Amino acid sequence: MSFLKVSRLVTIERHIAEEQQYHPTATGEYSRLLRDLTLALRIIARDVRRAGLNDILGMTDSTNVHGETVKKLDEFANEVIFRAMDHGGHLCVMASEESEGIIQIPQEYPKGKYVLLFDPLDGSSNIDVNTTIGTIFSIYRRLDPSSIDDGTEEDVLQPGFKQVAAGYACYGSATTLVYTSGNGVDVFTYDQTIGDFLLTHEKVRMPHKGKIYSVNEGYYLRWSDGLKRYIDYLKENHAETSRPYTLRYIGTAVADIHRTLIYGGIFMYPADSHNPHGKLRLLYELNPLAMIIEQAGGRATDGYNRILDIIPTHIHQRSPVFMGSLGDVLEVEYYLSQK
Ligand code: P6P
Repeated sequence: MSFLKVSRLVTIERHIAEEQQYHPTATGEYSRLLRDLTLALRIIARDVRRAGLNDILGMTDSTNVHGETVKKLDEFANEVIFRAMDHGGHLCVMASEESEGIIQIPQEYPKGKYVLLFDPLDGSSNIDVNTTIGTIFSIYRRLDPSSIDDGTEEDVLQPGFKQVAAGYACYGSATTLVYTSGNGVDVFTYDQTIGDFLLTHEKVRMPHKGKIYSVNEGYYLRWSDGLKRYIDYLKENHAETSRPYTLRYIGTAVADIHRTLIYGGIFMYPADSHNPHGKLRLLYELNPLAMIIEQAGGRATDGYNRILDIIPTHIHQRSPVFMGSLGDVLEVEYYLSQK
């Protein structure tokens, strides 16, 4: 992993203000949007840290659009983000993993020129066992920047290459916020003694190839022959190409991607005979994570096509994904292309 040594004490708000120079069209509206979003992330981080103590573990009696039982912390995180973001006047519409359709801004509040998509709590199946979980977010400009009306589904269904910014919060041993607005990837670590995120890794760059692969091998028998051959190749003894690779799989995409960003290697959630489109969602999981990985010099595809080029047709559509170090993703694509 390489990143510029950070010698300056920089909060995320100061950093965003400095970055504004790269976005001549950005107004203070964008900075205020991110200020409100980081407030939501700090509140979620607080309650994740106390999850076992404030009766927030366990299930609600509701299920989400995917038929998954919603855990209390999912619902809480979804509500926190909505309430932090609905009244600032920066957004015209939102969409969330936990909400079936688009989320309109309440009529009493002004509509802004941005769109926010989010997975409020990725990895929720890990909540009850104190394992790293995260929040993922993606920001677009609305299609008609002059409009002051409600945003539409078309504003939400934009391809990932049009994202203005993207990032994730990772609630692990520390709370880190990884963010890009198209000018490289910066990592901020939350200092609860001052209640702010401080810049700790600047302009993170991934190694061309890593030594770690991350996939749920429990599904091996369901995979294509090409993918099976790739996984078998990674396990062979060949020191010159760092094989056998190490397997690491946390089961929270944010955590597995964060390790891949910092150490290199490859994360995969492939299609299989039971899930022809894989499991992870394009709009509010893969697009923001793919922007981060590409901005750090990596690559993110569905095995054949760039994730950020996929034209969405449905808010909750899924896609297979292979993302990480450029050399590793190119290598799996070669195996997938061999019949
Ligand atoms: P599996 C968590 O539930 C999640 O949506 C992602 O964060 C994670 O990468 C994936 O599902 C894990 O899925 O099928 O390996 O348990």
